[in-house]
Amino acid sequence: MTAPARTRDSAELIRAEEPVLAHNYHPLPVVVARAEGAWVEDVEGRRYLDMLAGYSALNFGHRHPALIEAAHRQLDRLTLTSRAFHNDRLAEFAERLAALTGLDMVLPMNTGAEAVESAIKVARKWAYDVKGVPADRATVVVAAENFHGRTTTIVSFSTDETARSGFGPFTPGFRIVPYNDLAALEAAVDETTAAVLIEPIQGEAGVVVPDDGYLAGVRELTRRTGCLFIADEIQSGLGRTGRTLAVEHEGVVPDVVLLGKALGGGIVPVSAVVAHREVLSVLRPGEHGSTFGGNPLAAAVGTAVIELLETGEFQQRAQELGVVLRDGLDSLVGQGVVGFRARGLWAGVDIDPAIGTGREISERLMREGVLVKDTHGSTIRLAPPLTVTEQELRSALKTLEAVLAHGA
Ligand code: IF1
Repeated sequence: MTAPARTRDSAELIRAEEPVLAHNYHPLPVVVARAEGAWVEDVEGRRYLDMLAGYSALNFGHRHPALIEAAHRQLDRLTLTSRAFHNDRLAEFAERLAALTGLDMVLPMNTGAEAVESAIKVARKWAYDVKGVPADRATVVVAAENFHGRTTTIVSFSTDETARSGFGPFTPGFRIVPYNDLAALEAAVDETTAAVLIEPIQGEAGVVVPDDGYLAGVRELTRRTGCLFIADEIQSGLGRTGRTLAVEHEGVVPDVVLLGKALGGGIVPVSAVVAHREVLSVLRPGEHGSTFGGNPLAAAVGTAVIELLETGEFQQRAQELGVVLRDGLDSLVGQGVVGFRARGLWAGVDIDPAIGTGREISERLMREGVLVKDTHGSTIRLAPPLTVTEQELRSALKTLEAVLAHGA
């Protein structure tokens, strides 16, 4: 008779990780064991409102019934073929994703960083094959304070020393300009430029929303100079800001849109490069690939996610509840909040450093049953699932108010 599996408590599990798990994160001291909707539950059964939502990978909440059902159905049929063969899920995923974004071709990948890396490769090849840039001379212009992932090439153009130092030598061919500065962008683009790669709203930088007109300006500049506008919507997309894509706030259609995180419904990694046919047609068989990219399980879950977004219901909710979020934060300015940036159900909140660091505030909120993540310094990010109820959102804002007032 084998002994029953020892159920270790949170403290034991945290201790057990220490010698055996790489320390590339400093998680809050909470051990999640189950979750549903906007709520997670720790090993001891304590419940928390999840105001991080997996950095926007859980836009539809934990274990959305329609997504879990799609996953279960596909698990019982087929999970992986590799793309050495076709599978019966991928055509519909690509058709509906192209239609959702207003573009016409899809390169299915897995993680956000893979989508970013793939887009850089495709943009460079487009520059050589279509634009006529001399071999190995293509440049890509990016914004300071960017976050596009953790691969060696991506951190090559990061301005965050913590993300970059110690990982050289770095990939050449990138130019860095200040975000939200069209003049600086104009000066950096020349005949070698394959693309401009930016986040429509900078997430890790603290939910930095550019001036109205910036995205339209990037669109006009890239069209006029004959280079590609690549919008990294991996965190800002799929309903988070009150639109399917954040670029829609300015009516802009980029040449390339990068998606990830919530595209996998919080169940499996699903990412994609979506672009005009002229761009993605530069790829020929054998020139790019991925073992899991476009696998039938990912395509089935991704299609169920797209189906949720096709109704516009989640975009509408983010828009409407975004007003509750913004008004709630407005009322806290001067009460411990020194400033904030918000769009839809996404906010970067700057806390008065005298009250505490972002980490300290996050730990106090955790003790009061609300989970958030600090970004830099005393800024915390709020990004609840788009399924959050108004009552849950107001309750989280009340808890923030109490923590700021009493340092609970
Ligand atoms: C971590 C935050 C960090 C992203 C954008 C690409 C990727 C991301 C706009 C890469 C990923 C994640 C990575 C995760 C924490 C989180 C994050 F911005 F969301 F808060 F780090 F900055 N483009 N962001 O936001 O996608 O390869 O991770 O699937 O690395 O700590 P990925």
